[in-house]
Amino acid sequence: MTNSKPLFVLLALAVAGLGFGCVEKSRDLTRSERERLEPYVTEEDTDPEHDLNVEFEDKIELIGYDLSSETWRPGQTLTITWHWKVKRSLEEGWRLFTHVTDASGANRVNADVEGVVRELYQPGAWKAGETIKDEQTITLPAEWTDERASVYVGLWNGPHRLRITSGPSDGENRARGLTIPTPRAAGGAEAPPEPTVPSIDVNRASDITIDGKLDEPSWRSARATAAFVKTMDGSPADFGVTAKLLWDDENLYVGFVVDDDYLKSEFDERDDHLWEQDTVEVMLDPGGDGRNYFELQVSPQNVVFDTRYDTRRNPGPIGHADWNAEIESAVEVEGTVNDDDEDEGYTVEMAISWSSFATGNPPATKPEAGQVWRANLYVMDAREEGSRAAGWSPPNVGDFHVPNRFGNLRFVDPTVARQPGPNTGAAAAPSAMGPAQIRLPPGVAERLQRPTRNVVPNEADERRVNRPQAGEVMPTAENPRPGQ
Ligand SMILES: [Ca+2]
Ligand SMILES: [Ca+2]
Ligand SMILES: [Ca+2]
Repeated sequence: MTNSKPLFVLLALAVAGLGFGCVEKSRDLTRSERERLEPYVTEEDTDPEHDLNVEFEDKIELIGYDLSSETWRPGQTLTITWHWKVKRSLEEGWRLFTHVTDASGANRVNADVEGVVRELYQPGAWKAGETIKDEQTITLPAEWTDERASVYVGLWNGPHRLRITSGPSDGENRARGLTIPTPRAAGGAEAPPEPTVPSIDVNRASDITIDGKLDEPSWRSARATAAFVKTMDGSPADFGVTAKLLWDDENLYVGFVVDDDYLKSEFDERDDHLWEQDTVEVMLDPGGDGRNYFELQVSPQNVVFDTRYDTRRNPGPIGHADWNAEIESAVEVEGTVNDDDEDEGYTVEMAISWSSFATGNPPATKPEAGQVWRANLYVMDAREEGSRAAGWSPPNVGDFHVPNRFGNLRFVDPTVARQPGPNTGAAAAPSAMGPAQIRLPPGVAERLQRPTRNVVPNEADERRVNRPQAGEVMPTAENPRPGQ
């Protein structure tokens, strides 16, 4: 675990319950899980936007919370980040709960297990001195009719709740977290539907060294993408992957941490067919219109495959593979590639120069703060028998080349005036935005959210992509139409 931080060695031990006389069976976190959890656990003081100061005995304090929006429309998501301070560690078994109640006090939503902290690092494993940022994204039921919602949080263990000794509570050891207006859209119009592809804010990078370790402060504080899923149906992937993205004026940075107990990649030349064995994969569509999109793969042996397509899978079979990105990449392997011993996985760190994309039609230049590129991320995993895949945004067919299923990369820069947040309903008023603010024209913004219309697969494509497959099967020169 050469890229683990000491804190996370401790976390893994704590989660394993060593020395705690645990009653629950728990497990070590995998490499990708530690990477995903990292931004949410610190030993630094915290300063939430809203203070609460709820004391749970003399052990845990709920300092306060941040909100993604000051209103919460029915059918929409709200991201609440609870800031917890650990004064004394608890015994194993303590867990967090979150209840959303209506005006009558009735529980309408149980969000106990929503969020990375709830999934990977429950209070029974917390250590004294830590600050936990417990980020939850909760959907208000579309049929909600009350004018406001209240959110309660606390800790429970079997029949017990941890006792609240000061701060706002309901008298039943539930902290009164917040009450928020829940207006329906103005004029009675339906709230816009939630986007069906994932989005992520890409933060600015500073001082990244491409060495296969995601240990720079920029990486450590970067939020990971949502957990990877099976590409055919969006259900949880069979293996762990954490991906993070950053940007600066020169490069797009992409990091992957992949759990893989069987590392195999026998390729050693640029543009070899990496996808036939273990590899990570990035697809980028700068214009978001399915035209001139780019594909880059990096293998555990740090071999690069890169190509470019004018439109979906055109030209076949593998695009303009003579296009080479200006990419610097490094891989750190936990294990040994191409032997039979059990491995742990690999970490890929890449810097892709913006100048790489100044080709094709339309060419692309470095994005401005607030702009959105469409992208998807995949991992191909060779097994001793067969292979499997995981992706960020599931294409839902046996083909990774589905640009209208790519997720949204939103490039943010805190030094530029505040930018409207996605999906929050709380876009900054125009007057609040500085002169440097770049806003997408409404037509462009809308186009980014809807299926691409000018990419029409031909009949053969339609047959191929709609046939379920276990993973990606890309055309090759020898077999340009796999399965036909
Ligand atoms: Ca690095
Ligand atoms: Ca190439
Ligand atoms: Ca593998």
